[in-house]
Amino acid sequence: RPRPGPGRFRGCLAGALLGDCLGAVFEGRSVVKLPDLLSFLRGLEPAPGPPEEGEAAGSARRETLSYTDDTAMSRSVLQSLLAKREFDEVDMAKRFAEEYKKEPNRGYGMAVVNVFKKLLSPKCNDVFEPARAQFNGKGSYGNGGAMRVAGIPLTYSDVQDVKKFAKLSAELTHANSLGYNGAILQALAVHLALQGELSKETFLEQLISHMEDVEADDKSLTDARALGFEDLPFSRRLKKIKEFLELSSVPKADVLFELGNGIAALRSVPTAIYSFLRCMEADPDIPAHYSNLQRTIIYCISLGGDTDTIATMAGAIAGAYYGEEQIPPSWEQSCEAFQEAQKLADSMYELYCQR
Ligand code: 8NA
Ligand code: MG
Ligand code: MG
Ligand code: MG
Repeated sequence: RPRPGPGRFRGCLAGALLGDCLGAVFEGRSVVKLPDLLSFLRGLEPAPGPPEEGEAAGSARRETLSYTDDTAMSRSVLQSLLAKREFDEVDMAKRFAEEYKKEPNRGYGMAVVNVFKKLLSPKCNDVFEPARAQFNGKGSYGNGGAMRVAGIPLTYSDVQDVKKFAKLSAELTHANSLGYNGAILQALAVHLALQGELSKETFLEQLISHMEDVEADDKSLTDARALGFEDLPFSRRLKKIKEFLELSSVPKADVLFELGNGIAALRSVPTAIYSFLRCMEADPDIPAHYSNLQRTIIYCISLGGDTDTIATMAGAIAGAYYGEEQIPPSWEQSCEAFQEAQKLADSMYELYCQR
């Protein structure tokens, strides 16, 4: 199998950054009206006509959109992998906690900040312990492990390594299997997207076959039953996606009912994957001049709810699949720290090639 090129690495991290920065503008709204979203996006594009005084022709509004916890934590994952040249739980945990201490107001989940506070204590000698103590020992099932995981499939090319280290990286904050299995699913989606050119059907079949294996272990079965879910809940939602993709149109209400737009990994990771696969085709409601990657991010945000996190996950998958060519510079330049994302992507590509 040929190695993916550097454009996929840049696409992945730029897509993730865009999803977070654009999605954050609409985060938590139960309804996002598409005309409002499209009008907001037009404001990012270079103004038509002659440039204003002191402005280069075609230049965008630069770095006006801030990133949130999704990107802050993704960067810690990437920086740890780059510093250690492999997954190192102590180093990664330290970076999460130090980053939180430096900039606590990035919009972190309500409960995860307790993990950071415990990790910062000199008394902490097992970095997985604070996450296990969350929610009276049940662990978090939030989407925080999944939203930041792209660095794992950008480091490891072997699928067993992708599963193993996606799980461990998520377990630093998310000890419930409904949290870390969401991270495994998101990591597998980026892994498959990096291979490129897979059809929707093959992409989904491979995810289903991996997740049926991942979700068959005792803890996954116990955790799902304890929360009142059926067995293999991620696999079941992937099969629902397959049904959706076979229909000529699927109303937003059905997507929200079956897949969701929430902060639980189970109510957001499948939604991101569905959005990516659905947006391989044109959408009658989204102007045709947008690329597939732009369409993916627009569609995610139009669903409302946890828009930044769903769009960052779908953006990472779409960026890995389509490459940086589908990202217009005006969009990218609207995001805080976009140049650092490019540098991180190039360093990750180097690491991937060396391993
Ligand atoms: P987390 O571990 O704090 O989980 C997020 C939330 O999920 C918790 O605060 C709980 O409400 C709920 N939750 C998780 N596990 C359990 C459980 N076992 N029992 C009961 N409730 C539970 O943080 P995280 O890192 O997973 O969160 C990530 C999300 O929060 C991202 O969307 C991120 O952007 C952020 N965020 C979301 C919103 C929003 O309204 N969508 C707003 C601000 C921040
Ligand atoms: Mg966020
Ligand atoms: Mg969010
Ligand atoms: Mg670029």
